[in-house]
Amino acid sequence: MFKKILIANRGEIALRIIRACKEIGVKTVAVYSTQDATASHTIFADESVCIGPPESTKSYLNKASILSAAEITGADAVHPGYGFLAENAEFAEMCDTCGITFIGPSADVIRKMGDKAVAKTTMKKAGVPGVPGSDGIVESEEEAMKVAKEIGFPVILKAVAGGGGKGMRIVRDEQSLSNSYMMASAEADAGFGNPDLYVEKYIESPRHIEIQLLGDKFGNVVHLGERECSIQRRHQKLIEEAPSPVVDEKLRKKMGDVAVKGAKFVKYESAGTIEFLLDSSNNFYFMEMNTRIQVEHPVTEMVYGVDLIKEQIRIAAGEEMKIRQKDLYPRGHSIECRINAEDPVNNFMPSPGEITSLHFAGGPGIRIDTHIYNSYRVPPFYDSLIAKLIVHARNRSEAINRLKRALHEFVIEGIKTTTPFHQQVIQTPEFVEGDFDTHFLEKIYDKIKEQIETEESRLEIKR
Ligand code: MV4
Repeated sequence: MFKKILIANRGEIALRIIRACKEIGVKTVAVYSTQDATASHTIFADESVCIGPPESTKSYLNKASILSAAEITGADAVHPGYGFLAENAEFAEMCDTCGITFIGPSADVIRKMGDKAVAKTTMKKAGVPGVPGSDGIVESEEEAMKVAKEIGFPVILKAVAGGGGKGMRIVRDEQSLSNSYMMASAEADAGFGNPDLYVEKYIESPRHIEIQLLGDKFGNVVHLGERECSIQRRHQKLIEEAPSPVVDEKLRKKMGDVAVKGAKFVKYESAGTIEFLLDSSNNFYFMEMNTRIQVEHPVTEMVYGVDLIKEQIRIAAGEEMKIRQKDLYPRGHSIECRINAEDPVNNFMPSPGEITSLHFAGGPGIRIDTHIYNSYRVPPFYDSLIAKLIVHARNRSEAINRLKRALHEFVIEGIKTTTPFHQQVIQTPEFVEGDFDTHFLEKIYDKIKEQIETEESRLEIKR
């Protein structure tokens, strides 16, 4: 096992990793920007090293500073968390060169899965179904048109270097393809320095379902079922749950087995996720593979009783996985709400500032993963996620009741948060019925906004 792990991240995930390390007897090193000198991860790690000024590009993305901190403190491994350098193949390679273990899959796999067209082609070879479309990238607008006519409109143009929605265009007819092609390509070039596109049939109202995987250095790969991630807005997930209300045991096994086959094909080692689109006839299609631990990993931990971070660390240390597929089955239901420092009635505008009053939810079945504390100042420089409220209960309906109760107890004052938004969303008939797709939030946004405003003025009068 490692003696000391450097956590190349901040916020709740840095704290989550520190907690896992403490419980397995591994020393921890935090790195922090000057902005984060009094942040939770800086305080709770055994040692902390300042790596630069507030801007991420100069601190949490500064590969040389982070590796110097690892060298100086004698860390034998680096955990990247999510975001920042978590899916940076070059950083994984630099760690290898320095003789420091990167806690994640190999640089080769990160690179392969980072190119969305290569990832799709690779998965197709492994027997993981993708959406019908071009075979890899299209070289020209003419080629895109040829593919579109073959598969039929609507189609979607996607950047190979993309992911998370950037450089994507839906094309509904022949006439608009030319313009969309140029827009998507230009956006991809500006955003990722790579204009290459590929074409797929557009799936109208899909659900986003992802399969959690664990693979070790001995070729063992298991899946830990699915997460339902369709409650998202502009590619930012807001609510995730496990299991999905529409996935039964049979479909779970089918998707899980396919995902395991894909992971084995690329010799995947570490925690990882395969994202699928699920259409209304329960056909599923490969979208992307995420080669990192994800924000929403706790819902899987709650229903499978597995500590994914500890497993990830043990795997990276070269231990053989003890978990067997036959022992993995979901127990109860878990839902996570992302509490962001954002104003939900003002287009989710970031709302940094000081937390002037704080009260956490508690009681049975509640987990809160957060780095915030009373009088903590949420900085404007980073992601706006400040807490994850995760509930676990015997079934979905009890989980929703518990979530409603916990959201009411969880008080954060001084800044705007997404809490009131969650209160409203989880009470909609569609959410309660489990009847939603990836377009659900945009459809109900205006109504939810009104309801939040009404509720706020009602509370104002009561005071
Ligand atoms: C799609 C799609 C429909 N058809 N591909 C969005 C980000 C990237 N992960 C893939 N995305 C989509 N790809 C085809 N062929 C719809 C989306 C999509 C989406 C996917 C998952 C979660 C939310 C989404 C919101 C809008 C569009």
